[in-house]
Amino acid sequence: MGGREVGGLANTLAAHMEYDTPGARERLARFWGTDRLPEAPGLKAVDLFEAVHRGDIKVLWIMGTNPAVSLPDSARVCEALAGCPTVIVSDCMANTDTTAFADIMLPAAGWGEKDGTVTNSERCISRQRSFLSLPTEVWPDWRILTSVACELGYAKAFQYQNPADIFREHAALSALACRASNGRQVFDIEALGQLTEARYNQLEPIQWPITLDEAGVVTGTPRLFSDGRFATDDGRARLVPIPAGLPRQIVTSRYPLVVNTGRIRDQWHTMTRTALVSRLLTHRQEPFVEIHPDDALRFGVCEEALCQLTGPGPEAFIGRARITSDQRPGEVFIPIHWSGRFASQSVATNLIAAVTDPISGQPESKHGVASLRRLACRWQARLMRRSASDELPGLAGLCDYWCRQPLTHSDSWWLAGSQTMDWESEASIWLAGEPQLIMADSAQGRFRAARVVDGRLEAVLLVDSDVGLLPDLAWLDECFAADRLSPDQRQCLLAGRSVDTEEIGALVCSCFQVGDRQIVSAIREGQATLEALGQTLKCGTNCGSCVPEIRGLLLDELTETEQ
Ligand SMILES: Nc1nc2c(c(=O)[nH]1)N[C@H]1C(S)=C(S)[C@@H](COP(=O)(O)OP(=O)(O)OC[C@H]3O[C@@H](n4cnc5c(=O)[nH]c(N)nc54)[C@H](O)[C@@H]3O)O[C@H]1N2
Ligand SMILES: Nc1nc2c(c(=O)[nH]1)N[C@H]1C(S)=C(S)[C@@H](COP(=O)(O)OP(=O)(O)OC[C@H]3O[C@@H](n4cnc5c(=O)[nH]c(N)nc54)[C@H](O)[C@@H]3O)O[C@H]1N2
Ligand SMILES: [Mo]
Repeated sequence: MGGREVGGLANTLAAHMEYDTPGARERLARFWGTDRLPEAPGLKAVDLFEAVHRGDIKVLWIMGTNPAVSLPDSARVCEALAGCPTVIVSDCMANTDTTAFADIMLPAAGWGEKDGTVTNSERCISRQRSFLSLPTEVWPDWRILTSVACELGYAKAFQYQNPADIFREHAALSALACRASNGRQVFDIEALGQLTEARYNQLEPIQWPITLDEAGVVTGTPRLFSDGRFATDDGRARLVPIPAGLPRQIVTSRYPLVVNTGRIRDQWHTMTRTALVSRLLTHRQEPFVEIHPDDALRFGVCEEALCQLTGPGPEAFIGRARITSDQRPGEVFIPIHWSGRFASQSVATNLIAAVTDPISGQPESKHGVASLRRLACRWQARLMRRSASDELPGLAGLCDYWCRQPLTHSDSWWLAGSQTMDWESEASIWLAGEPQLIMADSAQGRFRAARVVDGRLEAVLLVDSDVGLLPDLAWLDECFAADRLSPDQRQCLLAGRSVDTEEIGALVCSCFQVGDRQIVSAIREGQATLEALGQTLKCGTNCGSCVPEIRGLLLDELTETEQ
């Protein structure tokens, strides 16, 4: 929405005007008083990175996106970034897969630190007010852009002092576009073009198009086309017939599975911000592969096993198997969220080819092909350290798989490997110091070591052939909170089981931290409706995004009882 309205896409002009709208370019050039407006559309995202790869683009400024993870054929995007002479990245996070390629970093303000408006897809413009002060050296994006423009000699065109100045220009541009469109353009916020700073600050959410009456009252439009007229010359809708094309990549005996990609409830895109909220990583702790039971059987993969998807591209995807008949046979589903910051090899776009729609430029992001195999590992482990560093220095090479999970009191890694390890002699490397507590049971493939300094837990390593047997993660993290480990805690760390924690099971309700085991036992005790569960456990009563999962548990339990 924002991209189209402000002209933030290289292939459109501002305010919904297109390069092929007659007279639009000239009108815009006059409005801005420039003779340097590009003559033709610029490159769309996938083509842009191809041009960078070819060396046609020498300076690239990336703002508010993480293309190393989100664009198809991630390995090629990374190659392009590595080869580009000057990469500038403005982001609100210091360490992302894309900032890793930056020659110049411009620290940007994040959502709660800045001030402006946002527009939702139902055309609703809302004021967004900052509730955190700006950290030192951090600027909002508009100020970064403005000051770079001024340094480049365009100070006259970039005189904005605050977001309200920019908003008024944005409104004036919508008027320009409307007048040129003979009533076809619906995006019209001219009525907001004269807002004073004070009225801008008090702006209530409002949906465009917006009208202004004689008394100065502005009115939005909750519903479009209610007069039966569409935004075309004759008011009639245009249905555009399109020939549907098959996906470019098709399954073969070598790559027999279709790969579908998408989102999960508790993460946002490339996780740069949501992964830092430890509670949000309790719902799905690791990258995963959803597989139909028939396919699991066919490819020899069991529940919770680590498995690897390999496509025609150079990089694979590793995730933990989730076997479910919700998944269509012949197809697997993987999440788009994990990046190189959080897992060794779990970037979904590595399985996606850079094939795009000729008109929109939209890549075939929901369709890849791959083969599936169980990852052969000799050991699996969980490593937890108090340190705030997000690196696994020198150790990543010993693992076939790692996945990081920042927690409240520690950083936790899931690890797996196929090399034979001498845990007793190597524990100190993993723990970054000599362990004080050790338990080894090589017959069971089990090893435990903990480093304790002045009674306080600094690091713990738990190796097992079955990670399902490891103690509850929340319990382990709590051990790092204690100033002094209790005798019980010491004992249980070595035994590898938690004490006195109610096993809540897999987290269902993030708002109130309610797990599936708790919900199932409440159902069995007779709380057999969503409302009853909400009253006893509070689950599903805040944001509501776990309601479908609660319904699923109710359905499973109640149908089982009937049988
Ligand atoms: N295979 C596959 N690929 C997909 C998709 C899919 O379904 N499957 N979905 C596609 C879709 S729909 C989308 S929208 C994209 C999302 O892909 P991206 O937009 O690349 O993903 P984000 O993680 O949202 O990246 C936003 C970046 O901006 C930073 N950031 C956040 N706020 C600010 C700010 O105010 N200023 C600045 N300068 N930086 C900020 C964040 O830290 C982060 O690094 O992924 C696309 N890719
Ligand atoms: N929690 C969370 N919410 C988000 C986001 C997030 O990252 N996290 N991102 C936001 C953004 S930018 C976007 S664009 C939206 C995306 O929102 P959605 O598009 O709703 O989300 P996805 O999970 O990417 O994909 C939805 C479903 O499309 C199905 N699908 C894939 N291919 C096909 C097909 O060919 N036909 C049909 N019929 N279905 C298919 C997949 O199985 C998947 O279940 O979500 C927004 N909301
Ligand atoms: Mo999106």
